[in-house]
Amino acid sequence: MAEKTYSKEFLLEIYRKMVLIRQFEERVKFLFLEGIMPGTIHQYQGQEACAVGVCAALNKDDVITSTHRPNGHALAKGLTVDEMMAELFGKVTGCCKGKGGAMHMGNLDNGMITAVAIVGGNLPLATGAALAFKMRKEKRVAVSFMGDGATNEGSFHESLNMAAIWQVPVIFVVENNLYGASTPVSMVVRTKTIAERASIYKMPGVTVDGNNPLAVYEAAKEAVDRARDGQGPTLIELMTYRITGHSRRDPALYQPKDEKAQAKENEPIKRFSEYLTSSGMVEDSELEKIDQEIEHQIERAVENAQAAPEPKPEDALEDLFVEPI
Ligand SMILES: Cc1ncc(C[n+]2csc(CCOP(=O)(O)OP(=O)(O)O)c2C)c(N)n1
Ligand SMILES: [Mg+2]
Repeated sequence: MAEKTYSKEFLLEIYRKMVLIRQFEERVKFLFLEGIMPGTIHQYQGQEACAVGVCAALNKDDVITSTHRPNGHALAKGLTVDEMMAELFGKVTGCCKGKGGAMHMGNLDNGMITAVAIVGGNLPLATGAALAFKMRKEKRVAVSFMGDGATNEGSFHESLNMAAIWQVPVIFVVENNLYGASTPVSMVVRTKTIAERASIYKMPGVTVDGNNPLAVYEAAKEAVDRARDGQGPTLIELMTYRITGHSRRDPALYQPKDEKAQAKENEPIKRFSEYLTSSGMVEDSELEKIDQEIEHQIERAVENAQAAPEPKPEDALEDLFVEPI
């Protein structure tokens, strides 16, 4: 899996973050299906290597923007399990004080602009943040995460064009999970890859194995280094797979059985743990210990979130404006 040498600490942190996302999402799924958690859900199981690999290449003061499927990005960027679980329960201890909910996860203190549920709506925000960084001569970068479906929106093309003209430090990360809701990407994209679309805007476009966190990290690092160095935007297409339904109770019957079976074999956490243990770098027991610590951390967060108070109606009139990022 890896050609370069990474420290054990780095590799275990990648593993820990991917498992944190998986366990968080699995717990949320059951809380939701049991009718304990309000709202709606769009889950990230299967795509963990994308968020974790990209965010491993970022600094705390770099910013990310996300979509209707934001939990993986938020955890990878450093938001806490506690503030996120509380947000999903609509409680004042949540990262948006319970006023954002499932599709507006974010916290500027950790460099995450609140997520936008309008498909393609977050690209202009990332491009604008990157323009601000450039104008203020700050060595920060902005990342816009999106799905394959978002690349057919007008805002995708406008944002890439402007980012290219202005040469701003933004990275467009497309998580190609082969579907936009139930629509296969092959039905709505004529080119062989989505990365090809970058060439028309004269920016680099690469397609990478999005289920290999180290390959994702390498591609992101290269793009981040270029952006920080004033060399402008990059488009990174990450090939991955959503191993859960699109939202809520979607059984994803449109995903063919053999495709699902193959995706199960190729899922990032299974692959990465096999890589870590088979290379002799890590013992099974070390990974199990991490898994258990995360389980406890999530259970505590659920208890804390349930015990926390709800916002008051008059709180709706607060937090309408923020200081510039
Ligand atoms: C502009 C707009 N159109 C439609 C929707 C409804 N919708 C929410 S998610 C989604 C599919 C998005 O697919 P993709 O961009 O590939 O992201 P994925 O769900 O696969 O992560 C759609 C159509 C929306 N939120 N915004
Ligand atoms: Mg998709």
